Amino acid sequence: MRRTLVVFIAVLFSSSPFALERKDVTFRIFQFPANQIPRVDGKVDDWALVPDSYAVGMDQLMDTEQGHGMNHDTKNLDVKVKVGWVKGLNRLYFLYEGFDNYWDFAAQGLHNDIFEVVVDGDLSGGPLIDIYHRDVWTPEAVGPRSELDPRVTRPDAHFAFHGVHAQNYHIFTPPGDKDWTMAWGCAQYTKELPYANAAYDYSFKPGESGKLVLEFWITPFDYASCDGPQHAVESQLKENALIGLSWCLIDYDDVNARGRVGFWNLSHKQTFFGNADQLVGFQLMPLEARFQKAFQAAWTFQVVDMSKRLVAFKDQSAGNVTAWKWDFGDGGSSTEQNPQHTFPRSGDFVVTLEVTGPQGTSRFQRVWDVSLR
Ligand SMILES: [Ca+2]
Ligand SMILES: [Ca+2]
Ligand SMILES: [Ca+2]
Repeated sequence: MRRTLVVFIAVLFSSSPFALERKDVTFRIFQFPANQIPRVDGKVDDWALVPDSYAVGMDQLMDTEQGHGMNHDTKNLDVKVKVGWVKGLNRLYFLYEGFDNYWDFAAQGLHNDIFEVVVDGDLSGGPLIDIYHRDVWTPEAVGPRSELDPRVTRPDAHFAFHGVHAQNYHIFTPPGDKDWTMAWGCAQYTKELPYANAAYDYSFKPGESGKLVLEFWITPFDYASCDGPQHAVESQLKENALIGLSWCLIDYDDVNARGRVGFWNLSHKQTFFGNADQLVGFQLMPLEARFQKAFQAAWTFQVVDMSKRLVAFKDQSAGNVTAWKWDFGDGGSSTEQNPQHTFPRSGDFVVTLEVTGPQGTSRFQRVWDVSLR
């Protein structure tokens, strides 16, 4: 029994976190400093600080549908994408800069040039659209439904499952008269503020060639409930963590033609749109060194036991620190890096950490943040 359990757990851990395509490559998500968050206005100036090494271009995309494979024709379609994030915000920022020989956005429905993005913020993996639910009942796949057959119906799968643990956005490039994206599933709030925002910049008309800028951010959800955002759980974006993310460029080049001419896919697996196992790994990068403060005191705290007024302090200073001096504001002090302190009475305390190192001295004070009752 115990052995079975161990094997089961081993299988669980060996399969789920590593279910990504293109294991040989990890793409990078640039961390913006908090004072340089991009403004979603379709202008690219606020992305100039993102090095080109973060950009994902056509050379990474494979046509998995129309037979072009890795044979790119940048005179037909040429798109570069950068992805960014800001520590403390559960948002993924995107800058799409594209050239198309024919921007196709006059038709109704899904006949439209599309930037299709799928995100799985917690690497839950697995199918994410109703028809790929492993127990979904469809007459084509399963045959007539009997009372003995407990399979879920497609509507059941839709409301329980479609886009819930990973999200798919068909973003129109450009949208013309449409909403900016089709958020596939029932959680329509995922494409509205405060969970998403988008802006475009272009001057071509339908059927013309030219350049398009699309700037947007989305919020990935571990659980994008159909019942509304009050039941939803955002993915917590953490520095250095890997997330599942991928996209494709769906290129239509003739409003009167039925088919599309390209399906340029970062995953290299055609069905990435419905299966989070087929996304690729993107890492939430730390701030680049040029944005980090060289030497700066910083700390956080946690009340361990309010009734005992016991508080744990955590040093988060940047730079080479050789000495710590805490003043707890109650007459007490410590020279430990991460002290715990029992306050003698209730009250609101002014706590200061002074750090010293080869680069000098730095202080950081919190006023009444440590509030004990
Ligand atoms: Ca901008
Ligand atoms: Ca094209
Ligand atoms: Ca096109």
